[in-house]
Amino acid sequence: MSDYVTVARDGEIAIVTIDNPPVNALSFHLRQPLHAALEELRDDPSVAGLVLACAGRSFVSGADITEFGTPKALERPSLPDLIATLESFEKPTVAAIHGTALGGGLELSMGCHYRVADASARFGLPEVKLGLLPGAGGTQRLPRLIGPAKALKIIVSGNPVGTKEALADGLLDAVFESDLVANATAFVRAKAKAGEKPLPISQREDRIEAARNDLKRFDAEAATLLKKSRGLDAPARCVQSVRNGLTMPFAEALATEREYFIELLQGDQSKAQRHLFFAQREAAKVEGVDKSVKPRQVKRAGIIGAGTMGGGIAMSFLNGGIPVTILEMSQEALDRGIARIGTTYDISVKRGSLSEEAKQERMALLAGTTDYADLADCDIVIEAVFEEMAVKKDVFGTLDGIVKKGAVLASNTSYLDVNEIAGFTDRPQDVVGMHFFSPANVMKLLEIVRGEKTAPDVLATALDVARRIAKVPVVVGVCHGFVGNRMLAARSAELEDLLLEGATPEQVDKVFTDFGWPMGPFAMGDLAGLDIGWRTRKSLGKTAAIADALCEQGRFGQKTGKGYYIYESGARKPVPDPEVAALIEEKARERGINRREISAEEITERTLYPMINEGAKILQEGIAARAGDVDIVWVNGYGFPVGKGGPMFWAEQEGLAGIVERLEHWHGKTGKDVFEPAALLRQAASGGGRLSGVKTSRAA
Ligand code: 3H9
Repeated sequence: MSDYVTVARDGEIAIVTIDNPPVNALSFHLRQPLHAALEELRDDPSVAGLVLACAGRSFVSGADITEFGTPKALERPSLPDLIATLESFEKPTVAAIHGTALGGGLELSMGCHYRVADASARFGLPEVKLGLLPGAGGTQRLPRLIGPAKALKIIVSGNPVGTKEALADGLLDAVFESDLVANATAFVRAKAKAGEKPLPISQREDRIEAARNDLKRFDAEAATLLKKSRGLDAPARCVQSVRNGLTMPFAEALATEREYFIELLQGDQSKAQRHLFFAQREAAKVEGVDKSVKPRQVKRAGIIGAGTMGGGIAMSFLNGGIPVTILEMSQEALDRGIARIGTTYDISVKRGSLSEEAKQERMALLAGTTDYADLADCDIVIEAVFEEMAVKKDVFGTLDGIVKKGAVLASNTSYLDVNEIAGFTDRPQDVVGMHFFSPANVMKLLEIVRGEKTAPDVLATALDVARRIAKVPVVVGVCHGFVGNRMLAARSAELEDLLLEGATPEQVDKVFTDFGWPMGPFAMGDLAGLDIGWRTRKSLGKTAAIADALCEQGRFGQKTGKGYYIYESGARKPVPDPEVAALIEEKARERGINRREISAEEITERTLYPMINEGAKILQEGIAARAGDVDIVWVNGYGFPVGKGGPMFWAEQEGLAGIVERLEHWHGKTGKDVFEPAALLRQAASGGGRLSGVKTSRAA
C-alpha cells in the first residue's frame, strides 16, 4: 500500500489500483510500490486472480516522460521488470482499462493474461511521436497478440484505436458498458474457477507464425508505412524491432528493443520531439486565461467566404461536429464552394479514410446563404475574405449590426492589424484573430491573435473551439504577419539575392530538403502560385527581379506548368529549367554581379538564421509568450521538421553564440536589417545559450 498503489480484496480476487494523477504515468515513485505489491500478490496462495485498474480519468498513459533524460527513467524496478513480474503470475490476471492505455500503459496491460475495458477506452503505442519506440515489450507482445501487420500500423503511426477495433483484433477480451472493475473482477474470477492457465503473451506464437514464413510481405507492408516518416529514426527502429520478433527468440528481440529504446531516448530527435510534446501543452496555457475563465458556448459557426480558405475552415468545424452556415456574395460562388467541400470529402471516402455515412453527416451540418441576416444566430463568425482593410471594414461593420450579442467575431487575416479590424465594430472585446493555414481542413496550426481589447473569455472560446476542431492553438500578439508569416518573410528575404549571387533554385531547395523540410522555398512558391506574391509586391510598390520576370512571362508555378521549375505535362515533380538559369544569369549581369559558388552553409546562414533572429525579436516584443510557442507554430503550420524540434529549439542545439556571430558577419557584410542580431538573442547567447527559459509578457 502507498499513496500511489492500493490493494483491495474481493474474496479470493485482488484488485490493485494505481493512482498517480493526472494520467497515471509510470513514474519511479509508482513503479516501486507497484512492483512490491505485485510480487506479494503473486506469491500469496489466498489470491486466485488479479485485477489491475486505475483511479482517476484514465488507465496508465505511458512512462513518465518528465523522467526521460534523468537517471530515474532507467532506475529499477523498470517497466520491463513490472511486466515480467505480471507475466510470472500463474493465476489469471486482467487489466481493467478506462480512458486511454497508451505506450507503457498498454505494454503494462500486455503483461496481463487478459484485457477488458469500458466502451469509450482507447489503446495505442504513441512512442514514435516522441521519437521513440515502445521500450517495454510493445514491439514484441502486440504482434503476438494481434498479428504483425496490424501491430505495425499501430506502432508506426502512433495512433490509438478504439474498443471496436481492439475487440475485433484480439487486443481486448471484453467490453463492459458500466461497472468496469466489478465486471473485471467477475471476469477473472470465472477464469480462475475454470482453472484456465493461459499462456503469457510472450510465449504465444500463433499470430506471428504466418508472417515468419513470409518476411517479404512484411517488408513490403513496412516499406509502405515508412514512406511517410521522412528523415526520422524512430519509425524505422519500430519496424526493425517488430521484424526482430519474427526472426529472433523472444528474449533476444526484447533485449534488442530495449537497446533501440535507450539509443533513441539519448538521441537528438527524441529530445526535440519531447520538447514539442511539452511545448504544445504549454502553448495552451495563456496569461490572463486561467481555468476560472469559462469559454462562451459555441453551437453554430458562421464562415464568410466559400473560397479555398473559407471552405477548409468550414470543413474543420464540420469535422468537429459543429454546424456551419457559410456565406458567399453570389449564389454561383456559394454553390461552387459547397460543391468543392463535397468533392474534397469524396476524395477521403474514395481513399477509405472517411465513410460515406460520416461524409453525409458532415454535409448535413452545412448550410449556405448569400444573406448576412442568416448569420444572426451564430455563436462565432469567422471571416475569410480578401486581405484588404477596406473589405474587412465592410464585413465587420455589417456583422456588428447583425450578429447576436456575445458572439465571437473572428478574422482569418494572415497579417492585417486585428486592433484596427476590432475598431470597425462597437464590440472590440468580442473580436479576435483566428489565423488558419492552408489547406485549413488539413493543417493543424491555429494562430489565435489577441487584440488589445480581446476579452479573456473570447480567447478561452477560441482555444476551446480549437480543441473541438482538432487544431493546435498558439496565442500570439498583433504585428504584421504575426509569428509564422513574419518569420517566413525573414526566411525569404535573401532568396532572390542568393540566386543573383550564384545559387540555383534547385541548390537552395536541396539545402532545405536535406535539412528535413518537405520542400524548398522555390518549389513551395511554384506550388502556392508565384502570382500571389507578385500582386502583393505590386500593391506595396516593391519589386523582385527574378520573381517578377518569371510572372511577366506567365510563369506562375505549377498551375501554368512553369515557374522556377518546369512541370512536364501536369506532373508535380519540379524539373530544373535552363531558361530559368539563363534568366537568373541575365538579371545578375544587368546588375553587374559576378556569380560565384555558394555553399550549403551560406544558404543556411542566410535563410534560417534571419528566421531565428526574427523569432527572437518576436519574443522580445512579447508577440509570442515562449520560444516553444514559436516552435509549435513552425512545426504545425510550415513543415519545420519535427525531429529538429522547431526553429528556436534547433537554434539552441546549434549554439546561439555561433548563430549570433554569423549574423554579425552577414550584417557587417551587407548592412541588411534581417541580419542585425536581436538584443534578446545576444543576451541569451552570452548568458547560458538558452531561449527556452525566456518568458515574455504577451503583447495585446
Ligand atoms: C512510453 O511509454 C515509453 C515506454 O514504451 C517504455 C518505457 C520504458 N508523462 O495532454 P494533457 C502530462 S513513452 C508525464 O494536457 P489530455 C501533460 O504534460 C509515453 N506527463 O491531457 C500535462 O501536464 P500539465 C507514451 C504526462 O487529457 C498533463 O499530463 N505515452 C504524460 O488532453 C495532462 O496532459 C504517451 O506518449 C506522461 N506520459 O490528454 C502519452 N502524459 O498539466 C502522452 C501527459 O502540467 N500523453 N502528461 O501541462 C498524451 O497523449 C495525453 O497527455 C493524454 C491525455 C491522451 C494521456
